[in-house]
Amino acid sequence: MTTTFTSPTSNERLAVAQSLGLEPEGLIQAYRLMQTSRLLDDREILLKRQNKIYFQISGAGHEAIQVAAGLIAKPGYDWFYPYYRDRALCLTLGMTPFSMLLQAAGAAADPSSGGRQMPNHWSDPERNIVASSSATGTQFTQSVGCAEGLRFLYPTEDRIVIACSGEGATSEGEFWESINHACLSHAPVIFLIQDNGYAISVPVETQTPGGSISKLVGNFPGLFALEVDGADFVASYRAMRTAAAYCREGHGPVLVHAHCTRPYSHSLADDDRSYRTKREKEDEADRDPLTTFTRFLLDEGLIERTELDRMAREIQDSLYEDSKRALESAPPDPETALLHLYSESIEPTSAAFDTPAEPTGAPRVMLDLINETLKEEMRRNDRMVVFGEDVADCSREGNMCEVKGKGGVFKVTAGLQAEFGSRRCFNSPIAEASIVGRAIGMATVGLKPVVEIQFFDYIWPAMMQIRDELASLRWRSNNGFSSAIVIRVPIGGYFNGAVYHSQCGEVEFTHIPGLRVVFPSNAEDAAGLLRTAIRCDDPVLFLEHKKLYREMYNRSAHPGENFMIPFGKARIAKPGDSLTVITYGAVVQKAVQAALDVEKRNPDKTVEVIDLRTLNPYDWEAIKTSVEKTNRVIVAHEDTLSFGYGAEIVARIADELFTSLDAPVKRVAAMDTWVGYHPALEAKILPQTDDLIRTMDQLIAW
Ligand SMILES: Cc1ncc(C[n+]2csc(CCOP(=O)(O)OP(=O)(O)O)c2C)c(N)n1
Ligand SMILES: [Mg+2]
Repeated sequence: MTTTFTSPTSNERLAVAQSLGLEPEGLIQAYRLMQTSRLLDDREILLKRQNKIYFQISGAGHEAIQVAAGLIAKPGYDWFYPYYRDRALCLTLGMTPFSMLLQAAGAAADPSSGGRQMPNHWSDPERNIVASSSATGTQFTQSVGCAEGLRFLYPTEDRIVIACSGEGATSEGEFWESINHACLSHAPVIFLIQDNGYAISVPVETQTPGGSISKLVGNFPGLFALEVDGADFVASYRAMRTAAAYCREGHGPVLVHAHCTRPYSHSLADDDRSYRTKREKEDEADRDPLTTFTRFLLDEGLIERTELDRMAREIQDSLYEDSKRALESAPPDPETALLHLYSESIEPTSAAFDTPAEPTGAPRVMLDLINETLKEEMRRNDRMVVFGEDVADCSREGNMCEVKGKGGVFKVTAGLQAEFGSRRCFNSPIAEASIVGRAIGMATVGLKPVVEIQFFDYIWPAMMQIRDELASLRWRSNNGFSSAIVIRVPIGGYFNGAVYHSQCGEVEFTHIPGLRVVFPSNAEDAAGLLRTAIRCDDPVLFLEHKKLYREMYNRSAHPGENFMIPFGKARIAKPGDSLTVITYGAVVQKAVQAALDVEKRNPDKTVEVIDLRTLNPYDWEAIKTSVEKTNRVIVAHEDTLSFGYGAEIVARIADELFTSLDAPVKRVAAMDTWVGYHPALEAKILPQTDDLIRTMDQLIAW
């Protein structure tokens, strides 16, 4: 059930404040923060109208609940996932108006992003304010992971996480995934929903069934839901204090539904007169948190009007000086556009990741060596956790003594839970966005999550987290935050898995700046590249071809516990002089077979096959060296042909190696359709050895 915190009457308010430990100075300090936030919005609005800044969005109407939230929290101890309206929260946590004006100006010295993000995308590593993106609702899953990470790292401490959003963002699926998981894991998160009645122009009754998010979640097992007038500071403080105490005591998540107002339009790009009546705005103005708090302080004789006026003038003067300085501050250097896309301290392409194999034992299949590498890295790093759908041996631990254990639908994670316990290897609900989102949050506080998406075909719910959150985090926070997680994903066809168990699509990810993409073709490479992925400091998408898991031809002896292969270093799968095939994954072996066939029929010709191993970064030097030698080239992949990975490589060859070419550059890839179930269909759709032979013959004859 939802607990409604009724606001104190004007007669009771002072007594309630005192009972909460809010002395007059504390109340006046809260007022000052609220007023600073409002006046800062007003100053920015002026600057935007003067075209001195490029964007403005205000926190007006939300100040009371935000200051209350900031006052009950411990900056630098608790963690915060604010959203764009949280100006007053961030001021209360200690960010300065000057830093916010630097953001508005887009200055190089903007501590949140160095001029990379729009204003109000708060980020402050010192105060644990995690850089926010612009996507509504993506912070929820990360906040749950952050809370899980804090509990993992500091089990005896009472740290909490506060995640904020508007009421509109609660319609996002990720909100529900987050509530679901926070309840399952009893995560110490306060979901602070600031309900101003609108999501841009869409009113709450069009957004939320029944018009109240707290009513909707009231029966979630394990969730404490509170409803409060978020425009009333004293009521808000009482609600936030209760919420924080509940969370700190370890009872689990809380949702605070705070009713705010929105006196200004959504942003300066919006004009609310096109969808709100004058009357509605006038009625709402009576509840404005600054108006009502001013009245309270005056009525109770806690401050004189002249003193309030003096305070406002003082804040105005200081903001004027701050804005002048911010506008004079240097802009970002355009030459820094690529800085902080990846870690600058750990370079996975470097020689440090080039360690020799020390093979021991009998040859083992790729699946076994991936499993072994995961175990070795978990032994080495006690902050490494593995989770995903079905990855644990057995969620019901009591059954473990009687059953063999699942350990993944392909068994790649078999035995991890048995060896490292349920704290370090555990199942997740079927919720891909939250698998990646939670991993991002865990990594932000220092864990090393290596998660599994069960099939590549089902990675798409996580795409928002991967593209808009994970890959951009370091860049957009100007190196303030990063999340070096590994996402392992079984991928690919050639086993009658049809359209939903066969897809490739790696090119959708190689197109994402900030993300490393790896695609091994054999057991030894899989071990060496996975270790590099885990030990490097960038987010990595690690693609494991399902058909290659148990093949015999690509087996290898265990290459040693420190064996690593650097990213961006291709392998010559077969040397040759007459023609180059650039490929990766399951097509490597097909290309080698095709090459042998062609060579048998053309004794004076030899074909070189390059296995790229990593797709971003990729080994341009290896491609260049080979093409300059052979002057003929095919790019081959299992993913579909058009707009594909091959198109990029071919374009670069045409651009930079044009004078080395003696024949057109060719591509061999899947047809531009879905993978069919029947073997005849699948064989036609996916690239086969015969397709490669045919194209090689063409090029050799050119
Ligand atoms: C995923 C996503 N969809 C759409 C948008 C565009 N957008 C930005 S703010 C907003 C409304 C959010 O409303 P609400 O959650 O109620 O917060 P409020 O702005 O009212 O505080 C929308 C639709 C976005 N930023 N992200
Ligand atoms: Mg709203």
